[in-house]
Amino acid sequence: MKKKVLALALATTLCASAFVGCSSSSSTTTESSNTESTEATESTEATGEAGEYAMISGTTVPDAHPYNLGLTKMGELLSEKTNGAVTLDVFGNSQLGSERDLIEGLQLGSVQVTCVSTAPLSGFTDAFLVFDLPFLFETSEEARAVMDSEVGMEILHSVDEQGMVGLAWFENGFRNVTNSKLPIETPDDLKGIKIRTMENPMHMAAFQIMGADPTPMAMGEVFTALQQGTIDAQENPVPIIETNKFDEVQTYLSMTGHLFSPAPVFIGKAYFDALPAEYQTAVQEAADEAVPYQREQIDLQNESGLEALQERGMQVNYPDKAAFQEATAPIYEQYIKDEAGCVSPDIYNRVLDVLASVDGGATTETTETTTEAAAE
Ligand code: EAX
Repeated sequence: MKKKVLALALATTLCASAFVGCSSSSSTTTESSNTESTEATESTEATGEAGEYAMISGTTVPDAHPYNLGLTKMGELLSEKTNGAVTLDVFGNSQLGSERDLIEGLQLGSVQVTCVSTAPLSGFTDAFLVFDLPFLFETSEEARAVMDSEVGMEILHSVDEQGMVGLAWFENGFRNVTNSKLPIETPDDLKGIKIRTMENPMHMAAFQIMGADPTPMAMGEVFTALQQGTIDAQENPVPIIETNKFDEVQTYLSMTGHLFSPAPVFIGKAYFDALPAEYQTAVQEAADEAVPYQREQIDLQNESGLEALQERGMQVNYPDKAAFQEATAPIYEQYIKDEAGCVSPDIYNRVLDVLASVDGGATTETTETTTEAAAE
């Protein structure tokens, strides 16, 4: 059987810069892998042997989480479309590493597909940073409209130089704070709280502004760190909190909804480029067709997860978001700039245009007045 391990030809060392602060001069562009990927393209004919292209995908979330349900659905569709010639195995639970490892795995060819939050991409490219602005979205409908818009698709497809192809926008959802100390009702309640964040300078800055003590950490280490008390808190959408059973080590769930994490599905560029054209189409179609199902699973688990967490004893509170929005408003001033490590003002304005079209401008106004409100 001709099993093509084409992706391994892509052994380019990609130096992913670590945290790229807004004023940092470190380059956010990784070396392009395009040259190698062209060399790796040795065949474009589909022969249709079963399992000819056996792809693996990795995520950092438990098997029951919608990332894995969505990828599994994508795999089923892909097998159907290619009569089993292209398959996709799903490895959750950080089995193949952290989100940073997975992105690098795609670049190196050790993993073919992944679905990650956009936040850790900050170490590789600035294109996704707009999503790291706190309280950018009020509803899933708004977030989905932006992901599916022209600017959203441009962002998704902007990762050629990072050695990846953006296939589709799955989602992770609105993030909420859990902790073991007290219900978070106001930003002041976060003072001195040691909170795990994703590896993203804007997320860390937002929690710092509120007086918390943010620590970036890979997902696979969070449960143990909470259990051992190395950290007091973490923030994630309900489906992640529930499937990871964080209620076993956290008492309070405060529905802050401070950030929305979109979740791009990526495939390694060298691997994708080397697939026969008809299989490339099948991969793209399978990813697209899995999107509605994946987002529906997020909606379902947001509801069922919240119920389950409450039944298991977690104390849930709904703080007034306005105070958190005001407290984190300086992030907009600090990070929307034409500078490396910042949100491009052009991208930000295009996102605002989409939001205005979704809800007649309500959100745009809210977002734009955030800074004024904070100053009052
Ligand atoms: O992308 O690391 C995180 O908190 C993410 O929400 C999770 O791994 C899924």
